[in-house]
Amino acid sequence: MTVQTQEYFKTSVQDRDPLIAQALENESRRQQDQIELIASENIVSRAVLDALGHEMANKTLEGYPGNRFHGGGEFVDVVEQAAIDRAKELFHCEYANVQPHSGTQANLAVFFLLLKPGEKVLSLDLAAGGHLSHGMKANLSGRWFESHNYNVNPQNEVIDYEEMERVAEKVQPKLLIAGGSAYPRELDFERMSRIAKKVGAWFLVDMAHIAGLVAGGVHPSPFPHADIVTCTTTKTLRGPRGGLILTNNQDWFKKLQAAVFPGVQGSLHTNVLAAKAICLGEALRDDFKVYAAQVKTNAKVLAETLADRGIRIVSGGTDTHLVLLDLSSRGLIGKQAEVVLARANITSNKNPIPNDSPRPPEWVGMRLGVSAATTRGLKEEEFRTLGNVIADLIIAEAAGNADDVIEKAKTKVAQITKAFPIYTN
Ligand code: DSN
Repeated sequence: MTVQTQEYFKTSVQDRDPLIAQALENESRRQQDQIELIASENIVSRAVLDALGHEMANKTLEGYPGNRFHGGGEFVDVVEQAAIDRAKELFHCEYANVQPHSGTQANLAVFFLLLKPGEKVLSLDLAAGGHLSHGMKANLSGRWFESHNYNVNPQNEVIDYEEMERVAEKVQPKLLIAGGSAYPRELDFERMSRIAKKVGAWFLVDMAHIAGLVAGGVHPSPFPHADIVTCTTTKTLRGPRGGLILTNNQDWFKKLQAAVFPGVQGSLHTNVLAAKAICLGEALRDDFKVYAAQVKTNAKVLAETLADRGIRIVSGGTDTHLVLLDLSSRGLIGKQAEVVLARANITSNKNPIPNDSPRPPEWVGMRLGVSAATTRGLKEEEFRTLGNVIADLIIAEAAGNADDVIEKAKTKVAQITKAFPIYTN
């Protein structure tokens, strides 16, 4: 027979779908030209990107390595087993489930494993840096379970562990959760574990934001204190969009498999599993430790530069990759700052700060994260420059004369992005 390769397998996205091709091209340009300071983002390696675009994406599989519901899974088995082994080695634990499609899915599987509808969960207040999937009313976790919060101390804006203990004793939760999306300080896992034990609760650490810092040895590990740990592979871990679940509790190994599939998910995102395995392998390398340390240093430099320019930093600083600004200190709300930074090609997001308004349009906070820009290669000097550019923009916006500083800010950002390009051949 003659070879008949269909056009379908050869036509590029440019020829197949110009609308989408243009959007993809624009997104590449946007990422190249903008400084990314959204704390949940990062820039994956070429190797991770290649895996995400691989035809392994075509493969449908359910189940676990060696025990699948469909044939033809032998190479995905290699990939999934590598991801499991690397996750266990990286985070020093006995069990890893690498299938969750996201951090929220990983948390949902843990809820499915440990709780019955109506049981009580105690987690960090959303405005203090908590996460939607830890019991917020708009999320299934808050509709189907009884949600309670602990908070930060209103004076120093650091988690108030004494208050947490009092609330835990009163509420008697079944699950105590550490972690969130916008808490800039180190977490005391040992202390939280003691509180959980005292009230008979399981202790879940959602280390989505700080997983890369834990992997790189610049934030304490949740193990051996946590009963169970979830995270994304996306953020400081510098991998694809997806989640992990980790534990040392042998009684849960099998149950966790069932909690993920068929508990809360169906078939695998097979290409993402390959990308997860790669990012976990990258995080095991010595150069990842250097990266994680630089992330922490860069965040400190950014926080200090902004504080020196009179912008209040929530909790007075940072121990992680993120810096939370209180823009009410300059008479602005978060959205105004987000917009003026975007005009100068700096991407960020408005965020609530402790005791902020429940209405997003009124939030006075802004969350900045340094992981992505650190991946580009920016160090202390560039973050000092960037901090001053951000301060110039915020101060000018507050004074009503942002137009006067935009061009200069854009020029400085362009100098940095040109000096630290991404995905060049
Ligand atoms: N939880 C959201 C964030 O932190 O931005 C998405 O990961």
